[in-house]
Amino acid sequence: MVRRMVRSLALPAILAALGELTLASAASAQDCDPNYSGKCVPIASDVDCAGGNGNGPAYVGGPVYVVGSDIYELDRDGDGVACDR
Ligand SMILES: [Ca+2]
Ligand SMILES: [Ca+2]
Repeated sequence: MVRRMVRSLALPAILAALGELTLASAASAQDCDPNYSGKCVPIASDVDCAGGNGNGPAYVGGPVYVVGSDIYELDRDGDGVACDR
């Protein structure tokens, strides 16, 4: 009985913690460029693909999907998938 009560108290606490994590990531998602999906492409003066020859100042690891305008020219071959090579 006691053990069941502890479990029933702990689960909402865990769910609440998860909810806060989800809210936190949703809030930081506002800092992601809406032209891309799949990964959070930061909003910066320029973004380059991680591991590439780009000079930054921001980087993102692919693959990233272009859903708007490829403003950072991450999808050089224009197939809609950025940082795919
Ligand atoms: Ca650059
Ligand atoms: Ca591509």
